[in-house]
This record gives sequence, C-alpha cells and structure tokens, in this order.
Amino acid sequence: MTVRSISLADHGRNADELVSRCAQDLESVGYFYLRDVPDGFDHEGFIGRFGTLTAQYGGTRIWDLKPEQGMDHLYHSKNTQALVPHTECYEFPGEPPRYLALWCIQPAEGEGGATTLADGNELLAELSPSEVEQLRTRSYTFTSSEGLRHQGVEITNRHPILEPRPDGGLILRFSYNNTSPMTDPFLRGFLERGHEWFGERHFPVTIERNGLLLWDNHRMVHSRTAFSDRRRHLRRALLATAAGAASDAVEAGRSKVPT
Ligand SMILES: O=C(O)CCC(=O)C(=O)O
Ligand SMILES: [Fe+2]
Repeated sequence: MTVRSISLADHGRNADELVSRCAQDLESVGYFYLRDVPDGFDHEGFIGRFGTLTAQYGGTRIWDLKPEQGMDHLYHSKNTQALVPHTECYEFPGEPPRYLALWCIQPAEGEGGATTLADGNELLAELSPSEVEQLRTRSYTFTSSEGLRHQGVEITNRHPILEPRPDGGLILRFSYNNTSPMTDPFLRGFLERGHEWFGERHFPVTIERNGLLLWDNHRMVHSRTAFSDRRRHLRRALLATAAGAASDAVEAGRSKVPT
C-alpha cells in the first residue's frame, strides 16, 4: 500500500480549504500526510485546528523524537531502534488522545527511519463477532514502556482493548509489548495476530523535512523502522478532542520526571 499525501503547494492558498482537505483524508483513511511544507510553517498552529494540544509525559506539549545518549539498550522512542506496533498512550487512565501528529525537523539519511502505519479497522474487520465481544468486555493491564519507566514515568491502568466512545466511535488500544497478563491465551493470541497483521498491512511514511503526518490514534496502529543516522529529528504532539483524561495522566507522570 502506498501512502496518500497532500501537497501544500497545491492546496495551501486557503487555510480553511487545506484544513478541510486534510480532514477528509483523516476521516476516510485515518491519517493525512502534508508534503511540500515551506520553512517557517506554523505546525503547532495548524494541528491546533484538529484538537487541543495536550501535555505529554513529563508535561511537555511538544515531544522531541531524537535519539538520546544512553537509551539504545531500552525500548524507547528516543533511540535508533525499531519499535513494535502500538497505539499511543494506551496506559493513560481515560481516553487516549484522539490524534497524534509528527513533523520532521531532520530526516534520517540512509536506510530506515520510516514511521509505519496500518488501519486498525482492517484488523477489526477480520475478527469474529465473539472475538470483538471479548475485546470489549475483557480488561487488561497496560503499562508505560520500558524507556519511560527508566525516566521515572510509570503509569498503569486497566482497560478493554476495544472501547466505545460516547460519539459512537471506537477506541482501539494496542501494545504488543506492554499489555498483561501474557499468561492469558486470548490476549497472547490477539497480540500475535495483530503483530502479524501489522507486518503484512503496514505502509511506511518517511516524513520529509517540514512534512506533517497526523493520524487518528483511536484507529491507526503505528510503529517505526530502525535507523542509523542519529541526527533524525521529529517532533510529536498529541491532540485531544474531549476534555480531561489525557492531561490528568500527564499530571500523574509529571511529578516523577527528573527535570
Ligand atoms: O519515530 C517514529 O517515527 C515514531 C515513534 C513513535 O512511536 C511515536 O512518536 O509515538
Ligand atoms: Fe508511538
């Protein structure tokens, strides 16, 4: 599958039109990818049209995704290693933020460093009604990833993998490596299946400099490929469309993060 994209050069003359063009892709395919973005573009202002920027782990609203010293042995977004399929903030106490935005300051040179995405609706469509029912009724424990725990952020909450939203939509929470108990055969089976599905159905997006990728975090599963260029630098923002839950979780994590 190839990535769909919108060129700002073609659609950038009118900001409202651009937002509605992006919103169309977001609704139909679960993401939009904006290319040909000039230097000086106000990424924060633009993504603010889709939701409210929420504080992330440690309180920051914009998270720098850049390899850090001493992180390479951990499972963490701030290193050069591949990640496994996940949705973001599955361990937050309430609804995870609805949208996740990444924009690129400096792409990785050479192999790797693609952000990978797959549409969770495809996975759900493959499941039997009884499997869907189990995903909605069984609760599992979701915990912050190893790298965050290393930084003093440890959030744990129990949730079903599939949860209805008040507006009639669904929230998919997926973490291949931070859901428990792994002794549960249903959970193991589902995670293995999801991992395999992601391997077959994901598409890579190598975000170009200034490019902006924004997706529905209640629907899309994401990951990334390993890379070697330590200058790779993306910025990440989380957007909430309903008040409350996301920022509460961050408050819980904030006090533990060394500044
Ligand atoms: O580095 C990337 O491309 C994505 C990392 C990631 O999973 C995230 O920012 O949530
Ligand atoms: Fe992520």
